Amino acid sequence: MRTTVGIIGAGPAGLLLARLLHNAGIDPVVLESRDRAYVERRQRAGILEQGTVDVLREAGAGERMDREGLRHDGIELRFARRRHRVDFPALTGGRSVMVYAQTEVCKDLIALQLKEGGPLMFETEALAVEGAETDRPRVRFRRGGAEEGAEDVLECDYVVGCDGFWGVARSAVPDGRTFERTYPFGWLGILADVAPSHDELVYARHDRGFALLSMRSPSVSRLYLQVPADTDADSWSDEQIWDELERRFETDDDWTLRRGPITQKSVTPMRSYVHEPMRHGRLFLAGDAAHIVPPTGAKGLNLAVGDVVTLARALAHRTATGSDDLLDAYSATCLRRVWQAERFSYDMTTLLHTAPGATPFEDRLQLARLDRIASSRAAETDLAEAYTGFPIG
Ligand code: RFL
Ligand code: PHB
Repeated sequence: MRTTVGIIGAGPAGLLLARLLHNAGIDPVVLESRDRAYVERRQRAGILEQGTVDVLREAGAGERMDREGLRHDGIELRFARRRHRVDFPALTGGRSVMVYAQTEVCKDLIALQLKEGGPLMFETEALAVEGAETDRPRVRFRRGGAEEGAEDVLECDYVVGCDGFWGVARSAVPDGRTFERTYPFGWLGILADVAPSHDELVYARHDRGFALLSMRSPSVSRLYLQVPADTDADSWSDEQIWDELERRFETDDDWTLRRGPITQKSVTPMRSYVHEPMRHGRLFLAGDAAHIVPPTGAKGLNLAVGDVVTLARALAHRTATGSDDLLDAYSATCLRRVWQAERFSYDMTTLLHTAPGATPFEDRLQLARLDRIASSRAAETDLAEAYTGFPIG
C-alpha cells in the first residue's frame, strides 16, 4: 500500500487531521487499532475552546455541534462554601466555550471521513514506524476483522502519530526528551441520567478533595470526584458517590444536587507529560501521542486540535510550494502552546485538589489563590483567557 500521508490513530487528532488534509486536496490513509463502536463510545473530553469550535465549523464538521452543543459563557468556582462565577465574554472580549462531547466530535468526523475522505481502517493496528529519516517512511501494521492477523506495510511520504499516549509512534523518535509529572490522585468519573444541577460547569475545592460538575446534554450529567490514584471504581457504591459529591459541592445558599441513575463509572489517572521534539524526519507526533495534561484545565482535546491545524497547514504549504519551512517549524510552534496549556492545567490542578500530606499552611495558600481570583479582575482575566484558549500557530 502507498499513500501521501499515513495517519496512525482515529481519535480526535487523527480524524480532524484527515478532514483538514482532505479539504486541502490530500487524502491520507488512517489506521485505527480499535473498532468503530469503541472509538465512538469512549467517554472523555467535554469542553471545546472557542478556537476548536471555529476550526470544526470551517472544516465543515460543525453542523450537529451548532445544533446540539451547549454554548457556555462561564464557569463557577466553589470553595469555602462560597460560589464565584467567572464570566468569560466579559473578561475576554466575547469568547466562550462549547459543551459538546468528544464522542460526538469523533462520530461526526468518522461519518464525514467514510462519506468523503480516504481509507479509514478500523481494527488495524500499527506495529512500528520505520525509516522516518528517509523520504519513504513506512508503517508496519496488522489487520483485524476478516483478514485477521495479516501483516502489511503502508509506504508514505509522511507519517503522523496520532495514536495517543499508549501508541507506538513516539518510540520511533530517538533522542527525544521527556518531561513528566504524576499526581497522587485521579478522578472517579460518572455519567448519570439526570438533568445537570447547574447550567454551567462547577469546579469545587473542598477539604475532602476536588469535585467537578459537568454535563453531556440537558438530561445527562457528567460528574467527577478526586480519589486516590489506585482507586477501583467499583469500590464506590452509587449512593456513596452521590453523598460525597453532595458534601464537596455544599454551599451556604439553597443550591441542591440532583441525583439520578448512574450509567457509567471509571477512574482516570492524572499526568503531565511532554515529549520534545514532536518530529523526527518525516514522522510527526500530534495530540496525546506527544503530550498529556491533567483534565482539570479541559485542554487535552483542544491541544490535539491545535497540533493538527498547524500540521495540516504545513503539509498543504509543502504541497503547494515545495517548501519545508512550516514543517521545520512544526514542533517549536506547537510546543509553545503546549507548554502554556501544561502550565495552566498544572495551576488549575494544584489550585483545586487536596494533596495528601498538604500542610495547613498550604491549604490556606490555596484558599488565598482562589480568593484572589474571586476578587481581582486581573487574576480572573488570566484564568478566563487560558480556559477559553490560547491562539493556534
Ligand atoms: P486519543 O483520543 O487517545 O486517540 C488515539 C487513537 O489511536 C488509537 N491507537 C492506535 N491505532 C492504530 N495502531 C496503534 N498502535 C494505536 N495505538 C493507539 C487509539 O485506539 C485511539 O483511537 O488521542 P488524540 O486523538 O490525541 O486525542 C486526545 C484526547 O482524546 C485527549 O487529550 C482528551 O480526551 C483529554 N481530555 C479532555 N480534553 C479536553 O480538551 N477537554 C476536556 O474536557 C477533557 N476531559 C480528557 C477529559 C481526558 C479524560 N481521560 C479519560 C483521559 C476527561 C477525561 C476523563
Ligand atoms: C467533561 O465534561 O468531561 C470535563 C469538563 C471539564 C473538565 C474536564 C472534563 O475540566
